[in-house]
Amino acid sequence: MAFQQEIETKLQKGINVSSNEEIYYALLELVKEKAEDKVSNEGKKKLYYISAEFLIGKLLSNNLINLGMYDEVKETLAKYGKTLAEIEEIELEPSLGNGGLGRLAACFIDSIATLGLNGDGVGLNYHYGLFKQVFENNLQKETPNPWITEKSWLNETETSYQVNFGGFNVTSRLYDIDVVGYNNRTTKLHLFDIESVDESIVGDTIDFDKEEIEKNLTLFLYPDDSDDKGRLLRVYQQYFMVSNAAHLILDEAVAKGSNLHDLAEYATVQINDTHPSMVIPELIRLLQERGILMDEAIEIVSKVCAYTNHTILAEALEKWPIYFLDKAVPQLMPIIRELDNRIRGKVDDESTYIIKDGLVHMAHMDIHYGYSVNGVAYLHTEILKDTELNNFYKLYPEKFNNKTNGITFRRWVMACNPELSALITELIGDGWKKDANELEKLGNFVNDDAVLDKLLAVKHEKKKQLEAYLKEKQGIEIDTHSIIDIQIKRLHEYKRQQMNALFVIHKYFEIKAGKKPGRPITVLFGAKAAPAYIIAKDIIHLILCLQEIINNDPEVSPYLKVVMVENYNVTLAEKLIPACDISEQISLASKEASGTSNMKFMLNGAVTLGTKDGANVEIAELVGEDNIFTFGEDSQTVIDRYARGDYSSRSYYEADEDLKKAVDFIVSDEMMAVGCKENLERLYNELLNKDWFMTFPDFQEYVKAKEAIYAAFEDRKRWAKMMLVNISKAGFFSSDRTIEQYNNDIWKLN
Ligand code: 26Q
Repeated sequence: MAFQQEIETKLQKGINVSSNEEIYYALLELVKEKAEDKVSNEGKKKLYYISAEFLIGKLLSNNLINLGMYDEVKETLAKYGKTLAEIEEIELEPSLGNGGLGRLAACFIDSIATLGLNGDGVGLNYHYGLFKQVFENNLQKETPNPWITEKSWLNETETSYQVNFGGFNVTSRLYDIDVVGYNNRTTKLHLFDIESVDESIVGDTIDFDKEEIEKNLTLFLYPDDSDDKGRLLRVYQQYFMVSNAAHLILDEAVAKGSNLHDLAEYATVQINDTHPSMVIPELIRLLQERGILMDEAIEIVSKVCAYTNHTILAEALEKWPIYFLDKAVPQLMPIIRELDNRIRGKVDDESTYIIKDGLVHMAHMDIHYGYSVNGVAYLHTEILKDTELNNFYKLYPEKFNNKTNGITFRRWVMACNPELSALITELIGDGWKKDANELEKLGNFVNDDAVLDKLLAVKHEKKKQLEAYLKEKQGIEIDTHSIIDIQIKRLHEYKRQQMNALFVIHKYFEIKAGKKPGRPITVLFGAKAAPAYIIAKDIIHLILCLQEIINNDPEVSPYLKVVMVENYNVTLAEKLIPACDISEQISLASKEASGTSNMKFMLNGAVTLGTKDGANVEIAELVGEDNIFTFGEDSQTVIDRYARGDYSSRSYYEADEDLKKAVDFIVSDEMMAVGCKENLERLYNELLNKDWFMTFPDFQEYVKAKEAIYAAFEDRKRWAKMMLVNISKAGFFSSDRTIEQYNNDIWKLN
């Protein structure tokens, strides 16, 4: 049936007399039916990608593309003066993730479905997800972020389990989201919820009773963990997630004919960071319950579980106090002790033990009892092997492998940048949509002026769309003729948004002193800070204060604008990335495991300004030094300095006049007039006395690199060539490639 007829049957009236909301819900139903009709991936062995986060973003456009209906829907709507964009406005974005790790999981299930692999995602159905960010008095405030409407992408299933905690138990309910691949096959995102969840315990804020586990378990992602109650709730969530996953894994294997002794032929589990690590003892426990002895249960599970590390930051490597686990999941502690004892019996190196000083080291359990350990970019994996996990690498060199991250091109160019996609297809045909390496063919056009002009025209068009969007949604004005310089990512000191802010202050002084840039610059930020991360929130305060001062200064604002978008999320990323000229990837070398927005920006023709960190290193290798701007100390220098422990930020501050002026401005009268003394002084003192992420040593080089990239922008032809080279080399970063590597080297699905 033609689409128009199908949708009007659902609507029971014409599109012309239907509201956007009616059309959205009719489309939702139609797409869900079509997804259900598709062949789901099958095979003997199944992958379970367990993750506390799946940052899936809105699903309508993506599903329409993957079902091959996008153009027809768009054209049909256009006949009635409607756009898909306005229909999509009705859809709420599920915020089931924080950032990179969650978005990666979402890209991966898209690629798993597209490649026809037998693999599902398993996670939690957080009703409010991550908080919604609002700005008040130049400060971040957190409010609940509901996304589940009466009709949604969730399908309630029959699957339900009892999950026992110390002293009480809960009943789970599984909800599925069909993930449609770009080849008309589907896979599932399994999201577990509790039957007894109670949304009414949440008011206008993200505060709630953290002890009412039976009501709150699936309300929020990573609730504030500044106190023990919040941290304990996180343990309950993690166990709930993996206990359900483990039941599902065993039930599905048995249904397919497994006798459980051969479980590894039926199931493989990817542990996405340490959040799902308790799946190891839980699977052992359930195998024992089903009659398998401890020795064999451990052996089986060690052939099933594989671990991905996403960070080397010490604070993110989870270590849970034994008394937490004794309280929340007492049934697991004897198993974890047994796992630890076995290591103590055969390994001398105490640093690798699972239980130390009353803490359970989750990553240690994963590495000893998993069959694969992978990092997420070449440099990151090398650092794991040489430094962070060196003691484990010496024990198990064969377990370590690298899987450089990737992104799905369906969402990150076809859906968010149809104009660029059409240009690419016009030039090289549409084979690139299935085989991203075909983008290399664009290299034939680097000297074709007409093509370069078209590329610049697409970028300008995307800037105009962004301008309209930001004006309408956030009342923000941007200049489409300015250089758009963007840093969007979680707020963390290691990502060094503060360095970018210091540059902004430096530029502000230059303009005030009469040194005006030839072309206006827009420095745009988007970032949420964890509610309990005080300094991160102070950095947001700094940026918001700068925005107020600079944008209201008639001497400066024609040349420099600071924009901090509110509630940065996937939907905003889809608008910002295609419009970007300069991609800021300025983490302290060694600290950003990979980064994935760097890949999205490159694919959309932005040029990277970055440190030699994470996947930036691989981007630089692919595009060549002429097509990227790198600066700053390398990872080894940074690692060595940490080891020496002799860093003093004050010495850099005293030696560098520009830096000193910029830092002092944080506590100037102008800033105090728009900001809060307490926050600004705290940030100033932190930078001057600690600067734990070493912003100051890289500051001068950063300023130079910024000036160089702004100057390069003026040679429009050279710039357009850089854009084209970046796009042509982005193929490597398709998550289809990443997933093929996971499958060939780790999962080996048949
Ligand atoms: C751990 C313990 C207690 C509380 C919270 C956490 C926690 C929560 C979230 C630890 C880590 C995360 C998220 C990490 C993350 O997003 N890492 C990013 O992963 C991306 C995908 O591999 C990489 O590209 C990024 O470089 C990395 O920062």
